[in-house]
Amino acid sequence: MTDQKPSWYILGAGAMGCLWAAYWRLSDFPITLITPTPRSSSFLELARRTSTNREETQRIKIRTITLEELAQSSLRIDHLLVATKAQHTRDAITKIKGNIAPQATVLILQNGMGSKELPQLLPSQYLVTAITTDGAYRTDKLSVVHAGKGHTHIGADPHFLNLLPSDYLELSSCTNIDFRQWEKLTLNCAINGLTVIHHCKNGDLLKIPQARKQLAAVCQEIATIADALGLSFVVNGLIEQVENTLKNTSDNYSSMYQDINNGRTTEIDYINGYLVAEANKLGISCPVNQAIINDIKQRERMAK
Ligand code: KPL
Repeated sequence: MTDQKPSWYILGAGAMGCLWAAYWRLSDFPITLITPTPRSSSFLELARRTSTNREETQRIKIRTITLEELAQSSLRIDHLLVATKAQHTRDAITKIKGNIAPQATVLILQNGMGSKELPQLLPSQYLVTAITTDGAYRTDKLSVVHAGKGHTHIGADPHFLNLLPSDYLELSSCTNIDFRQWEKLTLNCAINGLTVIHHCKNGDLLKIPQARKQLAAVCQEIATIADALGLSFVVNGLIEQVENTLKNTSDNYSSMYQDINNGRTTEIDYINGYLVAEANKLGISCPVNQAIINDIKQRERMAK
């Protein structure tokens, strides 16, 4: 591998896309953030706690391009981070497919199981899945708060980490990314919908007695489903894992909370919806997860 740092394009200018953009820039990688609409500023504001536990806000110069401009250009993408919401991925990738080199490296950083569709869309590219428990939220279009330090598993060999902002994010190479993806799915199934229902930060779910009961019930149902799917190893100690994630990201607003709060559609179909669909194939009913789905869908409808 040469010393030259690759130029990453970032599709999806949400909290995770902005966070990675900021850390790649701080690591001196050239990056371009692909935004849905033109941005008035070319500075990204990043608020985080440093390694010495100081609160710090930095203004970081970044390059942006709109999806339309990119699609109409002859720019060629060799390294792409896909950090879009699962429900927007197909449309966004289809628009810029002509720009993505046939042998490009595509890193997929998403919640839920939407990434399972990507091999069909990008059959010749090298696809790498990343699963993260980092917590981040945006305070406006180009301001992001890294609210909870988590861990990111990368489904590639350790050399791949040289292409990533390893000085700023806790990353590790992982040989069983499917397992990690299921593990994360179950955490998101348990946490995200309930933060919307209780209108609270992640950590508050542990403080609200009704939410704690619902967490226990949803974890119990997920464990039953995982058992039936032959995935019980994924959910060993699920309630403890959920509690740890809630503590580590206690100051974060879950991505689903952020979507509902900003009048956007959510990833519910790719999170609880995916799990329930898999369970239904085996004739298992999932009243607790289904109630969460119904609640979120109703809020999505009300926001329209
Ligand atoms: O993945 C997350 C999300 O919000 O989608 C967690 C880990 C729950 C952090 O908020």
